Amino acid sequence: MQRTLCIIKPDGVRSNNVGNIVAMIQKAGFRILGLKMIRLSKEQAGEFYAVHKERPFYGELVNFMSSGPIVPIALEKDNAVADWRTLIGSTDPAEAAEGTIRKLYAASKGENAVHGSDSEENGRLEVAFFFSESEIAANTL
Ligand code: 3AN
Repeated sequence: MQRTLCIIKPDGVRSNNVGNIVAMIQKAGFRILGLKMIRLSKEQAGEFYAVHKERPFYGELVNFMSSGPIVPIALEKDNAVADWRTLIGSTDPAEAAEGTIRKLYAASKGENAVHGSDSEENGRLEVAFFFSESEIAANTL
């Protein structure tokens, strides 16, 4: 079993698509290990996206990710990292495949509705950024 992190970004929350996105997650067979709604400070958003510090869009990304509530969701499934990235679609919604979350609900490369971890290691680290092991253990059926 692999873990990966979904974040419903501020645009996905603002457009009232939390329920639609959670429904797609569950229909695709992911198990939800943790789910919360929080608002990141600029410092916390900067820490989460530290790997992108040198990218030209870093400031914009940090501002956007701290602009409103987000919904981090810890997911588990066989092949969770790749399967979640397939379900969310390309970073640019204009290039995202039909039926993907970004095709359906994202507006642009920056405001693209959801986040997905890009490797198994980052999946574990990113889940741990938002959820303690005891929180996740308490959610185990
Ligand atoms: P993905 O989220 O598909 O893994 P990355 O890792 O290339 O994409 O980028 C991380 C995040 O940075 C994206 N989710 C997006 O919000 C933002 N981002 C990427 N490219 C751009 C861009 N050209 N302009 C603004 N924001 C961007």
